[in-house]
Amino acid sequence: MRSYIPAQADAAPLFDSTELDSQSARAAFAQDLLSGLKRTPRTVPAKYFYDAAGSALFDQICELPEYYPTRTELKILADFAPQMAAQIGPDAELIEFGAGSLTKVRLLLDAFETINAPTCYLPIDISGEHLENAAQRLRTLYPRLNVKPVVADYMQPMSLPATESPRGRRVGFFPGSTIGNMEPDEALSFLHSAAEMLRGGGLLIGVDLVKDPARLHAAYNDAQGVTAAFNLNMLRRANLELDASFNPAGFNHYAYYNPILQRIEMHLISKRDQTVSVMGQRFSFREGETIHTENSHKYTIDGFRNLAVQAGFRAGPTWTDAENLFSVHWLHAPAA
Ligand code: AVJ
Repeated sequence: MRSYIPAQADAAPLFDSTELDSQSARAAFAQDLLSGLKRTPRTVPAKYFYDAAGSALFDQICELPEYYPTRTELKILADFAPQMAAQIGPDAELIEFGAGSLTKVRLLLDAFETINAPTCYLPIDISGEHLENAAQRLRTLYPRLNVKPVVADYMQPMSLPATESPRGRRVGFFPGSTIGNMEPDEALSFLHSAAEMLRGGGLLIGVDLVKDPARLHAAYNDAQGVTAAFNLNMLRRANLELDASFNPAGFNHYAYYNPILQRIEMHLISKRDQTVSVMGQRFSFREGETIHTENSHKYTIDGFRNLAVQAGFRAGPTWTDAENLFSVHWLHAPAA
């Protein structure tokens, strides 16, 4: 699939009809949920966690004492922003994959002098509404920055708006270890497309690290139960959007570290035998039967650098925290 992106993209998102947006989002959720429930074992893609309620729960997760990734990555960005800015180079065109957390990109932007700061910022996200809010706030804070939101699924091949007079390099920014949601083969093909798109520039990417399983377990099984609520929200969303009949109280949150596959797996486990209907189709669950809702892959520093090299990047510096919990990598995308 190729996204349609006009050469002269201006400040407005490309498709800003929120209603159309939510209609097609609902159809995609319906299709993916129905086909995932027919599979053995049952699965739902993790991207469907993020409706308004799910996004609010995720924001709460980021504040939890046990959930180290967000605050650790922020600390790494804050500590090493000048070195990262030096890798990015002057007059860059900065492309962020996913709904931009303004805090993160601002740490980078603030590390530049006015004369060499990025000239252009292209946040890419599937949610047009999210993007426009973030874009507006950033425009107020950085009046000299040309903010051009791109409504697209960055997992699909796409083209980007042409720059009027490109001066600097094209640089990608993919924080949050969102790449951990991809299977290693998907991560490889994502990195491969990114390397193509960013030729002559590079990619700054945040990656969560392999560590003591107890630490990982705590991060995905927090004492307050916020992660459980986030996982169960998938069922509430299905009830709200797809007229499904899930009883969220009939399922348990279950998250564990799979050391063979180096990933946290999140599941919803049926507490009892039960039948649920989704868009008129009925699904029977045995007690103990699971729906697999998320993988969160962890990497070693070398493992990730090797993957990036396989994808066509040249590995640059990697920055980490004192406890080696999280990593941020600069990857050079060689010119063709
Ligand atoms: C947003 C995918 C990086 O994998 O840690 C947090 C999502 N899931 N708690 C992660 C998540 C459960 C998060 N990512």
